Amino acid sequence: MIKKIPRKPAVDGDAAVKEALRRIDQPTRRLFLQRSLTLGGLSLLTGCGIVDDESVERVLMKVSRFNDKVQAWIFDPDQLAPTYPESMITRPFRFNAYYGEDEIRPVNGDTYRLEVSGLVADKHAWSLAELRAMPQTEQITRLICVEGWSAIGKWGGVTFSTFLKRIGADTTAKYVGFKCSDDYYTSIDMPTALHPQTQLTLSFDGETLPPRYGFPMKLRMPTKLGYKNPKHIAALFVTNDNPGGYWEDQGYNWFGGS
Ligand SMILES: Nc1nc2c(c(=O)[nH]1)N[C@H]1C(S)=C(S)[C@@H](COP(=O)(O)O)O[C@H]1N2
Ligand SMILES: [Mo]
Repeated sequence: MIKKIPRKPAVDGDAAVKEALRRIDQPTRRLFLQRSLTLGGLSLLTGCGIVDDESVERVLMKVSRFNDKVQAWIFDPDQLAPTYPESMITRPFRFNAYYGEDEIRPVNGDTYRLEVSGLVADKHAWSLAELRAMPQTEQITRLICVEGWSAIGKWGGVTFSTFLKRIGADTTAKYVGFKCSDDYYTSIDMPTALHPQTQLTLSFDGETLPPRYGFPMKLRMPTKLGYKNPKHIAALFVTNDNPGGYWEDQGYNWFGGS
């Protein structure tokens, strides 16, 4: 008679996460409890498949270790994130999106208009030429992806607080939301929107922002994790209702930084 080998029971997701969290350091535990992360969310967050209790813990440890490094690189809303010399720029710079590089959707820069809505005085849509005519700044900062990698790049564009003032945004509102032409979306808190290093980005490494890094325009924030930095922005709006985000709505921490 063939003996049936009992299969390992499927891991009880939420119980396994709770149990593993008990053995993890306090800041990481807090990070997860804030958003009551599920097992599915954890797999998404780390890009790791989770098959048993042991791997839940392993994945959490990985996040925890990365978290320590991240804390040192960024995250004080009242302070500037570190900047780096040209010699430290990561080349080639890493591409990331919820799809592959061969699926980047082209955007026509000539007909492009940035839509602006919500709690703002001036709702006219902006052409690239108009955005380029505003005062430009540059930053060499580190982009940190929650999947466990980081890269240093140089971005140029308009300081976002300058832009918000220009459109007469209600800066007492709570959020700024972003809709992207690839259907990605995210949102940030107003203090981050007004942070001096938050940039409406038009260039990368001294060149027009290439399609893979978000042509025609992205928002660059060294105080936030990669997924809070929307590429291919088509529309932005100022609001008091939390607009959520593509990854945030699947379990990523909404704050995603300092
Ligand atoms: N529109 C759009 N923006 C996006 C994403 C995306 O899939 N679509 N991915 C985010 C994630 S998870 C990361 S890490 C960064 C990667 O930016 P990069 O390609 O310039 O490295 O873009 C963020 N912004
Ligand atoms: Mo990311």
